[in-house]
Amino acid sequence: MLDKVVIANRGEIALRIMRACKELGIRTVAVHSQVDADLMHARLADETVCIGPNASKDSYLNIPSIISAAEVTDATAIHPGYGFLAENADFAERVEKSGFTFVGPTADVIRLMGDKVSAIAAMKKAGVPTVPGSDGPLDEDDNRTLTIAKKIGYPVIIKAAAGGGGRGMRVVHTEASLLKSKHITQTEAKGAFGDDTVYLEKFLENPRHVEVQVLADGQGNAIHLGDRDCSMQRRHQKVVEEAPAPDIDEEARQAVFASCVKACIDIGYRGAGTFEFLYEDGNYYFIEMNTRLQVEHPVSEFITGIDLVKQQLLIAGGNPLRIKQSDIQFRGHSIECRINAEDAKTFLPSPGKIDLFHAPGGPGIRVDSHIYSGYTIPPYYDSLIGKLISFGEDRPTAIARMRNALDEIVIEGIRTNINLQKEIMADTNFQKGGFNIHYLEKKLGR
Ligand code: MV4
Repeated sequence: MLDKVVIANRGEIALRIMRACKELGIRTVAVHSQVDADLMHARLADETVCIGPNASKDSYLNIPSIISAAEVTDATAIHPGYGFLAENADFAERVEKSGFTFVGPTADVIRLMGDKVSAIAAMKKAGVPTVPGSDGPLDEDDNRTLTIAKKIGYPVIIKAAAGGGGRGMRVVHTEASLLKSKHITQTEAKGAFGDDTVYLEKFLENPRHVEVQVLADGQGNAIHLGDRDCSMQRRHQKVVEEAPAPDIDEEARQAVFASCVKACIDIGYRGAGTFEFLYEDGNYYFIEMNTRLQVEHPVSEFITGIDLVKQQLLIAGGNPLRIKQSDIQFRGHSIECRINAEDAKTFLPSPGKIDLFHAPGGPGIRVDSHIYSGYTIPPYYDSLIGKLISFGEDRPTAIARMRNALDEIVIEGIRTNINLQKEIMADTNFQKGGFNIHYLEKKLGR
């Protein structure tokens, strides 16, 4: 088993990882920027190391500093959490080359999935359903590009191979604007990612975002932990997630689950991972794979009873996956509301001192947050300050419990999106379920 883990992250996820380590008897090292010395998990860690100034690039993105922290504390492993360096293949490689265990997949697999063109090719080969598209990068031959788009039919979308998560993409509605869009996307991709490779897909107009959680040990064993619906989003920031995804064609769902598990085996996947799909008219279309633990992992934990972070640590320790697919029983429904420190109108971050925090509770309520009364949210990082997760035997119960929790929670001193979450939980279309990725932006009037 892993002996001592450096938690290369901050905030609620650092605390979540710390709790799992402590449960497993693993010693912990909290690394933090100067301003983050008073983070909740740093108080609970066996050791703390300040890794640099407040700007992320000088601390949580500073690879030599994090590896040095592992060296000086005699740690054996590094957990990257989400964001920051979690999907940085060079980081994973340098962690392993320095003699530490990276809690995640191999650098090669992170690289394969980081390039969306190679990710899609690998998935297609494994039998995962993909979006009709260019099946590879667009080359300099503009006539070929025009032919591909004509065959697929407009609208199409041009995406940067090095993009993902909504970065570096452009929708094209007519043949007249295709080549201009291709060249602009190439130029932007070169500037943003240093790689001008782009590819083309059929643009799906009103899809849902449905993703599949997997666990694999890199030793030939893989399972899925069902799906999540993350369609309630604004500007590519998820606001509410739930598991299972409501109103999915059960035959298509089981087929896609099986294809994800097969893909994990085929690519030698290790650790926790997520297959992202667009779901429209009963069909799944793979778009990206996330090679990390995700913010919304708790909803999958609630409906399966599996602790995903403990499984990540066990797998990283070299243990074969003990859970078989037949051991997983899906039960009930779970919803997560992200709590952000932000202005209700502008959505701009609202850092500052939390004068009072009171956590909600009761049956089927989980609070993943590092905040406490008197804590000051620094302005340097993202505005997620916690997550409220509810569980119930059915979706209406999960919603009712979430509404109670949103009524109970008290956060004074800063602005938050709690009122927005109350409105979403009270929304009749949310209550029906099955809304698409455009729903929230339309509701907010964009
Ligand atoms: C798409 C799409 C429609 N058709 N691809 C945005 C984020 C990135 N992960 C992929 N994205 C999309 N890809 C095709 N072929 C629409 C989106 C998209 C989206 C996807 C998931 C969640 C929210 C979204 C918001 C806008 C666009």
